[in-house]
Amino acid sequence: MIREEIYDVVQPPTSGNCKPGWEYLYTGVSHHCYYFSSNTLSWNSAESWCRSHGARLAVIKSSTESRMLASKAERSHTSHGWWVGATDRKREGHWEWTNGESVTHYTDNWHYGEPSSKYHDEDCMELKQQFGWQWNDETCSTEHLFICKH
Ligand SMILES: [Ca+2]
Ligand SMILES: [Ca+2]
Repeated sequence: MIREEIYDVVQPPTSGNCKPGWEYLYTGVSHHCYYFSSNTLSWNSAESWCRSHGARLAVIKSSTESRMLASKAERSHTSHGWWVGATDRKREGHWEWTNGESVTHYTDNWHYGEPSSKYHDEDCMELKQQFGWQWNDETCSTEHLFICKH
């Protein structure tokens, strides 16, 4: 018996089921809906906003996804940072995604010299324009744009 349905599983859907205002992205291994905000919030408020819409601040799962988000950020023509879903608030220097996974070298996209934890109060991760959209640890109360994902 030929089981063609197996091949269907790996075919990306053409648009997913993203709500209006949310963007469908396929990373090659997984597909998700993303929300690129047009307003700025603190990291906490951004995470709350995402949660209230059934999502979380974006957990970045691969270097491909990292590049896709950087490319989206670049096309937004803004110099604002974009919050994504990692923090080291629980334990300084121990970076975790909001789903509890550690930030590992497989997805590591920190800019050179980051995380710097300047003044020991930089506990939230942003994509930073001045760093070519690589990652920076930033003070969580700063208001930035943000990327939700579900
Ligand atoms: Ca820190
Ligand atoms: Ca920093």
